[in-house]
Amino acid sequence: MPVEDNTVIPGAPSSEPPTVDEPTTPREPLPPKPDQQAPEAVSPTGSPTGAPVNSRAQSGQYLTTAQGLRLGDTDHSLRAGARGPVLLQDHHLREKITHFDHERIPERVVHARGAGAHGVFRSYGTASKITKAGFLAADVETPVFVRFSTVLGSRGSADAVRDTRGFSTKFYTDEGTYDLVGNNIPVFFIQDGIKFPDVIHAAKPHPDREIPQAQSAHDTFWDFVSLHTEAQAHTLWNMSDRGIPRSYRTMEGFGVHTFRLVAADGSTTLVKFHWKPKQGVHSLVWEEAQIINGMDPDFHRRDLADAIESGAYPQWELGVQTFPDTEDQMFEGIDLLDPTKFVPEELAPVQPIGLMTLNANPTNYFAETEQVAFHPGHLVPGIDVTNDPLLQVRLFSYLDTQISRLGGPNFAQIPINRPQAPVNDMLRDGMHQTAVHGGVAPYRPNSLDGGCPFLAGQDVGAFVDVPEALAESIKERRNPASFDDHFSQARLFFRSMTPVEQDHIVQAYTFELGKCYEAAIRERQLMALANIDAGLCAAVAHGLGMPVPGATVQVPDSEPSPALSQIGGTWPAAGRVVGIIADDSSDASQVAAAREALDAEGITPLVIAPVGGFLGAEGGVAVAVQRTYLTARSTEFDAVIVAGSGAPAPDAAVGRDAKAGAPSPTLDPRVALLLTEAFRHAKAIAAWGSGVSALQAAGIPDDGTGVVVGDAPDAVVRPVQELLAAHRVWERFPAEGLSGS
Ligand code: HDD
Repeated sequence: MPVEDNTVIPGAPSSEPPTVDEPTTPREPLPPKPDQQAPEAVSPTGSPTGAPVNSRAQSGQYLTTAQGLRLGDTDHSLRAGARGPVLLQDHHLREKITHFDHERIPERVVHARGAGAHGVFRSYGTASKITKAGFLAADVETPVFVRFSTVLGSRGSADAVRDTRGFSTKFYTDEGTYDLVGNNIPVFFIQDGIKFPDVIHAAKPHPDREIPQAQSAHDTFWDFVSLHTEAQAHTLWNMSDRGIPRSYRTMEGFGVHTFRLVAADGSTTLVKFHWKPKQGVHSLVWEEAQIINGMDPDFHRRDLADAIESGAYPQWELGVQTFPDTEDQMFEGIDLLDPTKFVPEELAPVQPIGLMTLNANPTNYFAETEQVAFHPGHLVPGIDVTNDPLLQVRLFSYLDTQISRLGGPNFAQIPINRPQAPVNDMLRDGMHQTAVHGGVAPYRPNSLDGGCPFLAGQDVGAFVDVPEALAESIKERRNPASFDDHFSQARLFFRSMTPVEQDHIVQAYTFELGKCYEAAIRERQLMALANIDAGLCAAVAHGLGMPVPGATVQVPDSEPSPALSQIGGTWPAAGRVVGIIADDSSDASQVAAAREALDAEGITPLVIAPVGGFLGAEGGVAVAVQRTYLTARSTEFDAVIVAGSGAPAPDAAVGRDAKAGAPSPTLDPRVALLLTEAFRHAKAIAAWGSGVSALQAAGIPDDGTGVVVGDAPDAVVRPVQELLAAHRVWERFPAEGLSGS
């Protein structure tokens, strides 16, 4: 490459046309590609706001400074001679570096790692008798933005960690923005928000070495939850399969607190919100999660974005459990203001009220997913809060945190946070003010701005706090006695699990406590488990090699809630991923046929071959290879199928080293690993034709449960699809439960 002539003034017409197409050589720009078009000043959901053209963030074809000055060089600092020092007067250099120096904003203090998507919510109208919220009236479509997250990890941490997941939804309604800021677990660690810093300090990495990242398997977390038994129920949910969801798309969501809905006639109903995934509920197994965090730390982010991009739009039905708004706010003995309690669906069914479809990925992660600001206090007429002391503290915290995270009080003006309802507030000035307010009287009452803005009455959509009679009370720092039961719902949850799920819980506790250094912490947590379930306690104690303590409190039994189990249902196979393992000996036309058959069902087929490129003989069918033996790992697939060659032949099976001509051909170890992992993780496995011998070579019984063999692709694709509907081949896990006890 020729040495550049630094005396050429970039952008000036050159007498000698450049001979090398060097990126820094000035030339006429190409027209922008569609995805390079200037970003419009758009509303969060992509519809134009009507903002004037000059409010575009970026426009034009030429590189400019932030002031719109066209630039001819952005690769060389202005120097006193080619080998001399850089000059302070280089305004472009200083602007570029200064801006870069300030690119990062503080990550969220919790829920720093997340992924977002745009979508729409269409209401069924079934809630219109109990709420006047306009977006819940019949057949109203409301734009939404959803952000899923983990709680503990930093912004760059891995996705598939054992943790609670956030599930926040921003509804851009005509009556103002409504935020439902929930989790994938319906109970919380603490009953009073004043303890939030304590539980988070305990769960975050240790302050001295800042390890472990995004983990609860460490001393401070278990120190806190073992001393603070109201956290036991939430912790048990974390130790269950719910703590490691397969995908954001296969998680339920919960509003956790009890909210108050207000009808047009002023009547009120207490409710708990639920999101039910149309994709079904589905989790990883722990070994899979651990592999994923190394192989693909962005697993959940990628899964969500890929699904949306491919048109497999994830959907959730929003539902409510309803309770009479009684004076004591209790339901079947459960205190509705205690956020460590849930109400079993068998006692109060979840009634569907609308459907959410996520149908668009964000254009820019920072602008949208990072800068979106949720707040449980973003309410609309018809939805109000209750006196749950956790919710009450949240009402303070979310507004406050945005001020340091987003740099001031004007974060509602950031495009993703802009309401779609008209805004006419009297909030003025402040850091990052981008509105140019007219008028002279941002106060009330005024006569100088004609009395504007006017106060609304309820008839024109004013939010009116529900007038609530409060019992005569004294000022005190105390919980009601009904908050004292810390174990009965943990027991209810555990006893509602199937043996397989119970076994996973035992393994999770044994792993996590096994990572604690302090024996006293392990002992104390075993004591808490003894109060939840003696069998659970004994099994974990066995795994830890520790004595089994006895229960210390009398815990009331309640009926199990089968609705809590994630096993037993069947769901659509669409949106799942199936790997087709092939090699040069495979019949490409059969591989193509398998791909097509899967694709027709909305399943994503990925062809795995020894090397990239295409499979197939010259002049015949050519099939693109999506993964190689090097890049594929079983964790990416919900099922795997081994392709056979056209004519069954003893030495023509996948992954065999046919060239070596060994009498007993060997299976490529990477294929063997893929198959054995898939088998161990209870995934459907299939093979057609000579592919069957690859199963045998991997030690997988071809007559095993959830193993399908046949002569041709059409003999295996349909059975695999049926197996996918149950999510896993559950029978392959040990059925006795409570492993090790
Ligand atoms: Fe919180 C973020 C969910 C209790 C304080 N929380 C945050 C997010 C979710 C939740 C999903 C991420 C929002 C996003 O994607 O931007 N939090 C919950 C749930 C809780 C809960 C379901 C209990 C039922 N949170 C809670 C308490 C406090 C906070 C008790 C403080 C007293 N939460 C925050 C926060 C965050 C937050 C510090 C960090 C970033 C943000 O708010 O915007 O204010």
